Amino acid sequence: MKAGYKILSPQDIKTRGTDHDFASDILIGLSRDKKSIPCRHIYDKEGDELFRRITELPEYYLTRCEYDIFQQHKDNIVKSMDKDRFNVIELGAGDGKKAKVLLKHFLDTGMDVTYIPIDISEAAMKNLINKFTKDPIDITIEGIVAEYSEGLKWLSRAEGERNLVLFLGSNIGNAHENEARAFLHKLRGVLNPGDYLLIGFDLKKDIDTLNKAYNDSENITAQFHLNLLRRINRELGGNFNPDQFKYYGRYNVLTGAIESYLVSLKDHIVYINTPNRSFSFKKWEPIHTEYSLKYTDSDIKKLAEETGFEITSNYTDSRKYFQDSLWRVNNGTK
Ligand code: AVJ
Repeated sequence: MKAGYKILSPQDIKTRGTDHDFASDILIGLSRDKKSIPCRHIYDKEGDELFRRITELPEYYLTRCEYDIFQQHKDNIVKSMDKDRFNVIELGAGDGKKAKVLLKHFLDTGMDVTYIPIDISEAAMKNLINKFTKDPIDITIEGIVAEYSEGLKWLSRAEGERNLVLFLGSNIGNAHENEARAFLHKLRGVLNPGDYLLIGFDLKKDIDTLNKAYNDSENITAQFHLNLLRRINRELGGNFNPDQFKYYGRYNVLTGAIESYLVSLKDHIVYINTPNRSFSFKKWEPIHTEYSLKYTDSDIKKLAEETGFEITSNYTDSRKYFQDSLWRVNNGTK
């Protein structure tokens, strides 16, 4: 196994703008009339660890369901693709544990793969490489620390190659319908005919089950969101007191998403060193922190159609809680 990763820094990618930078996102988000912080900023070292703990919670079924789907259907997934040599590019790889189930199986069936995990968190990438080094498999790993959109730039260089993109864990759910469409359309544009996308969706289901998954009895989900404030304190010199905010996450039947907030429990002012600004919070004022959209089978079909993919097959767990959908890039024009 050959394993390493590189960080795509602003020097590597000229078009990387300041709009995706932590400090400026915080300044913009907290200056808004309706305060909000992009959820990708939850994932620093502490946030990664809190998310890992979420995936082990009894209420948070998503990760386990997808893991089961892969165990159950890995052979069908391989059989659905015309086998070849593949770059397996994973967007938001985390610790790569779920992908490993598939990667191992790809190897067992004689496929030759290079694994290209892409994750915004360097801590997560180090952890991933570490895990694969401890239990090595016969693949080359070329990790990239970057956001999804930058990951796409890597793909656009891979012309003439066969690619399988993994976009797992309902990460697509963080995007609003329009954003998801735009992103997948863009992804479609950098892929080659015959390439595949395996994408995981959390399905619409009993509302109590959904709400429980985001309101666990150990309050880890609350800590996961509050990590945003702690991260601002750590990295930007903020003086947030997390105890002055309450996590609130509920399913909205109108949008079909779990919508999450940190709600201020009193009138107070918070100072942040970078950008040397104070922000006032009214009692009961929310900061929007995450949007987690749930899908139906027909939503998924529509999304594939609208973005220029053809659904090869769908895989779901016994309770129909989660669905992994294998999409293929047609030979037709882009
Ligand atoms: C990793 C974005 C899919 O939306 O369910 C877990 C993150 N948020 N608990 C999700 C999360 C609260 C998760 N995703």
